[in-house]
Amino acid sequence: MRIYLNGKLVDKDKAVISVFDHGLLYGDGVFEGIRSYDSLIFKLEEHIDRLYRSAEAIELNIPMTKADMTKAVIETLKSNGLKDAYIRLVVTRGVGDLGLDPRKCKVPTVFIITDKISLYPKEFYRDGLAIITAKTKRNLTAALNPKIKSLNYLNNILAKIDAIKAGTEEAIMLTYDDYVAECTGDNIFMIFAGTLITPPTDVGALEGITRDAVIGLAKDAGISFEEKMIKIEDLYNADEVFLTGTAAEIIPVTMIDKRRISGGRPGEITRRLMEEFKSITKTSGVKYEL
Ligand code: PXG
Repeated sequence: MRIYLNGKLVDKDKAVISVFDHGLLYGDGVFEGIRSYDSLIFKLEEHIDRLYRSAEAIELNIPMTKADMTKAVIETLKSNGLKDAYIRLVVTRGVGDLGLDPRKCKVPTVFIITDKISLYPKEFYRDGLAIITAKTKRNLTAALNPKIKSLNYLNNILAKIDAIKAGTEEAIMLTYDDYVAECTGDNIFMIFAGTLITPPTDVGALEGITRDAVIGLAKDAGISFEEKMIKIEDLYNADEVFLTGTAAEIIPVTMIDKRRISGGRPGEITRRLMEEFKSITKTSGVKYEL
């Protein structure tokens, strides 16, 4: 496996970074998770734009242009011969000293890993997922805004541990005042009386690329859509609930906190959106030749 590291493609064993890198010492950095489907990189431009927005939000200057970053992603995919891939882009503050002063880090570290994608079990899509409400609350937007896809993912990891302890794969994260924000690695949607509803990202959620794509699909299909603050009880009473994310795509949720949602079966609108989503992953994206 070849890894892009600071301008070079190097062998996996040679892809090492310093223990003084602030990405490691402080989680000071940003990342992206992208997918390619049969040599088409899904929403590449949107992911690159979000990476640069995240970097800007932490005042990290990425030392290459978006065009060069795009080229680097494609080169890495090609050198690994991957048609269907998971792409992880990481930019850290770089090597500094043991203090947290980012001014000591002169050169950001950039690396790109492309690997085979490990898919969720088919049953999740067929039967739906059981999830819980995390005990861990969402970070305050004024403290560390969850819109920033930073390397500091401990808030999400603590909620993921809540999920694992409850025997589930995902957990809903609530804001300090108990509004639904999102899950640990996925955005959340519900259908109520035919309307598709998701919380505004301003409550403390990532501006998911899959989220945006699904909103677009719903609009095209004439499904009414609303961004609205919701509480956990609204999800319990929803007709359908699903999660969206690059790895998950669209996953139906059929149980929340041991309560059955949509009769314990994936709902009709969810299934329709899942099909529409599959079709756009096959027909849109940035093409590359191996
Ligand atoms: N919320 C959070 C907190 C995320 O980390 C999403 C929502 C969905 O965003 P996108 O843009 O992917 O629709 C994410 C993204 C993984 C993995 O390996 C997780 C994500 C993306 C790719 C891989 O668990 N989360």
